[in-house]
Amino acid sequence: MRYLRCCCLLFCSLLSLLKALGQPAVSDIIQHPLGRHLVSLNGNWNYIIDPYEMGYYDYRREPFENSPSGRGGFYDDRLPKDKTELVEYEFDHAPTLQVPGDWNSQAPELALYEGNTWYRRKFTLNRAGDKRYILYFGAVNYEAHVYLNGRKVGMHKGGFTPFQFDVTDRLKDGENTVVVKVDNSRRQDEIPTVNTDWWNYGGITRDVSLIEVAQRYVADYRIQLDRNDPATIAGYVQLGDSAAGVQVTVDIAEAGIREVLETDADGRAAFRWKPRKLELWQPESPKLYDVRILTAEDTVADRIGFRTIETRGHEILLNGKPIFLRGISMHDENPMLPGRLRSEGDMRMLLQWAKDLNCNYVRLAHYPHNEKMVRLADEMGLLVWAEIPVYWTISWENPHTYANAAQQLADLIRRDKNRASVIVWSVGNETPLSDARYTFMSRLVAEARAHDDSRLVAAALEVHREGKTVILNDSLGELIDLVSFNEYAGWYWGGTPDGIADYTFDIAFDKPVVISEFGGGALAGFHGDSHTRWSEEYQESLYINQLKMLRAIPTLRGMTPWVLVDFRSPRRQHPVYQDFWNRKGLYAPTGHKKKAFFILKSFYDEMEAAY
Ligand code: GCB
Repeated sequence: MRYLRCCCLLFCSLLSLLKALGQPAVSDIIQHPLGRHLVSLNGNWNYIIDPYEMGYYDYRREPFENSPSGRGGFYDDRLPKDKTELVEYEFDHAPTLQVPGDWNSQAPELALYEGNTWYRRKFTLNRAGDKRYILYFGAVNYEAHVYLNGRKVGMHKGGFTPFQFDVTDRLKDGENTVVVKVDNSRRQDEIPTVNTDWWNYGGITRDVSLIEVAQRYVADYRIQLDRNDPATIAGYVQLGDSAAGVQVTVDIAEAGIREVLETDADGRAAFRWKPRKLELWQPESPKLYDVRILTAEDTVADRIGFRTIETRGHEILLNGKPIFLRGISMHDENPMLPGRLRSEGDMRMLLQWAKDLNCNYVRLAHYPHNEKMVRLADEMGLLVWAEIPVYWTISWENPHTYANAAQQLADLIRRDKNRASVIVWSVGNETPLSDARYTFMSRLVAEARAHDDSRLVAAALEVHREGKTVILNDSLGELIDLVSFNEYAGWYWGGTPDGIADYTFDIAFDKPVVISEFGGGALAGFHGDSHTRWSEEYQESLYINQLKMLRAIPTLRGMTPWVLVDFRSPRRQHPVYQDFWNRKGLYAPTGHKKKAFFILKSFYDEMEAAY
């Protein structure tokens, strides 16, 4: 009880802090935006590269927004009123970028660009009488200032989570203009911080929509099995306002459920039902039920799967049965562009590559991937580890940095809480031990549990070595559900792969071990013996010997080796073997399977038979 109260207090103080910071509150994100009536604002947006931010600041570096008129910035989208007037920018003849999409993959001069860019799109709207309009962004990396018809509607920080603004009072009948100032500069106090091992793709990377809803609409819902009583479907429907006594119907026809509820004084209707029979979701048969939520004014249709996930001792139980997580880590990148995944086809391709490896599990590293990706995982039968970009050495002592991390975690959980595929919330990756880091990370663990107590909470930890013993004793391990760590025996340490098999592990926790990373680089098509760095044979030997070493861990219950496919990273400089690519993929960017792919696949075939 005390723990619960603490979590609530933490959550409330966080909300007020975020409001003070001007970020949208957690409750602002609509559930299932793609299932709504919407005007897509995807497509071509005009853009202006503005490294000096002259569209935002005057020559004394004062924001135009602070001037008495608030005018003067590029968000005015101004044209000279006659031939005498000086205006030093113009969107109409500016080039265009595809949205959704990062800018780096769309113009050579933007490939390595980190800074400020302006986007503009016009659209025509025939306003329907009594509707509300929500301007919804799937993700913008990293800081977005959004203007509608010349006026600011708000800003958002965080490159991988959705945000929205209610623009009902700002829209015109007829032509409207949205301008977005996007800045992907890396900064020490942000999440992630300056140092990562992936490409800092900037821009409006995910869908933009204008969502039309009824005045009284279904803003959010959670429909999942009850953790403590798995024969029961429990949850709530939340309206966009706090109207009491509104009738809400939840219909899951195939499960024989059609219940009429009534909202309470917060506009929320909670429920618990015991369906007579329910087919549970699992990777081998990813059953999804059609779910409809209806009010007099609004209808939302979703597809939801039901399953349980828990740990007992060192077992992971999916629907009460032990499971081995046959996983692989992956980035949100289409290696063929290369750039962020844009279409559902791109996403399906990568998840199919994981299935071809006989995976039942993917680690969507190191930040929230697209909501469509998670929905595809639901459909294709892949379990998911979802993560926020608390990565390496961030500013542990800065309260704003913490608030930002907690907001990203809350938004991720709010967005994906109905996805059966998601079984793990990860609060970070390879964070170095210190008291400040422990405080930060343990608070995030408590936040994750306070938002959602029905999934596992984890983090990818670090190990250290004494002689041939690999030690994991990070006390964060006490608070989380899985023992997950990254270890690079045979690549960053331990000599050549054939010498690593006799390393042993000393793990301080009796919990399921799910190795979050191991691996090594190979340039596809480059061959040598098993001691030749970058050769496919070296990587193959590394997988053979890693698996020998890891099999000896009696509590091993899964893994997500690093990584599905080579990915772009500015840290990877070798001109012959890397050329800005991290080569630890089991697939080359072309889709070619490297030799190590077959080693892992046959291990997974064996694990599938054993479980
Ligand atoms: C890690 C990181 C991952 C890197 C990988 C590597 O431990 O978690 O983001 O890309 O190592 O390749 O070094």
